[in-house]
Amino acid sequence: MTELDTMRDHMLAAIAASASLDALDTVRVDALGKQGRITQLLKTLGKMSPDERQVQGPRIQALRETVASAIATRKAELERADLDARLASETLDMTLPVEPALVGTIHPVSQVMDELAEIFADLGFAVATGPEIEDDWHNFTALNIPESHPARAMHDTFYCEPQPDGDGSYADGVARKMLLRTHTSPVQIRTMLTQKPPIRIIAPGRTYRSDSDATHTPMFHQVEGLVIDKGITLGHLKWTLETFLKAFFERDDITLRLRPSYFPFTEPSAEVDVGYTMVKGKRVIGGGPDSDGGGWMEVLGSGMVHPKVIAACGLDPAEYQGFAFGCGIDRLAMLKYGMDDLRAFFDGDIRWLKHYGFSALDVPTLSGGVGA
Ligand code: 2U9
Repeated sequence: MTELDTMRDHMLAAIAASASLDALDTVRVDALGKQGRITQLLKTLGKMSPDERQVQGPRIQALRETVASAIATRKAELERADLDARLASETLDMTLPVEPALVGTIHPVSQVMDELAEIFADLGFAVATGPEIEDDWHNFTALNIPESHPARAMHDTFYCEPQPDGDGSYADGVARKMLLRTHTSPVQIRTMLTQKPPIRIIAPGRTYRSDSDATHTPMFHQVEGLVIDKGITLGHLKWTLETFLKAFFERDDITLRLRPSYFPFTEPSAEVDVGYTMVKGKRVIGGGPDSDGGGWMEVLGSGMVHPKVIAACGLDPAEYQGFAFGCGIDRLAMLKYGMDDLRAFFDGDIRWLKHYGFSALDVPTLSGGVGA
């Protein structure tokens, strides 16, 4: 084997072993570049005798051609491999739908909360929120439910573990037993304590009572509304509820019946019944309550805010009056969308959520109808 054969074999091995275009270029420069070994060999031809040149010339040229052709072949291979890798990592599935696939749905409770916010925003109400872990002053005392009041027992309250000092009293000596709020009313108390009238708010959110059957869950959702201003009457209350119920159930033939009732925080108090009709064996809100199979259904509680509650929040009841109302959001959802078991709301069953859930893109608006 001649020196040229050995050089060729080394170079061909180096070309084959080049794993990248950069590595291959290093081999090319080393062989065929300006200072490359084959280029240097070609330069020696000029110093040779004509006889020697005739023998060595074709051999060096053949070496140059073999190496140049091997480099071109390897370069094409590496370029194709590069392109294949890019095509594999940068694929674009042109058959995908134009919008992302629908995997999740909006829970009916969230949907109804959005609808409530939308309807009441149109009537000038803001949405207020507050803590779910409350103290007994905001949840009971300020609402005219003192320590001994039977309503405290009726609320089936979840109490938190007593505070480190044992009796729930803090450094300021005020007893603050902590509990899970039994209604969203403490949110309205906090609003009255921090904002000046006129106040127009709804307070939707989670509430807790130690109660569990087909129509009660330990956690449920409530919405309450509060208006505080000068000269507020029962007439304002009735109009507001009628307007709300017509918008929510999306029909004009809603009839209301206010029945005298009792709540510690309102005086007078009224339970609000709504007329229903029977459609395919199901009670549907709206239509004449005296129609065949029709009747009245209790939907809301309401009343004029008790003067003691207004005074507890630092306002003068002679100057300011107000109305308030409350109802269960889960129950509103059941009535509007036809579910019959409250417990299914909190089971997290994907089939139930697919059936009753709403598209995230269907945001309720009054112009498009709230129940999109
Ligand atoms: C303040 C003053 C008054 C809120 C009211 C009701 C009547 C009521 C229940 C209905 C069914 C709740 O989900 S339910 O159990 N609520 O009937 N709630 S008036 O009255 C207030 C609240 C806050 C400061």
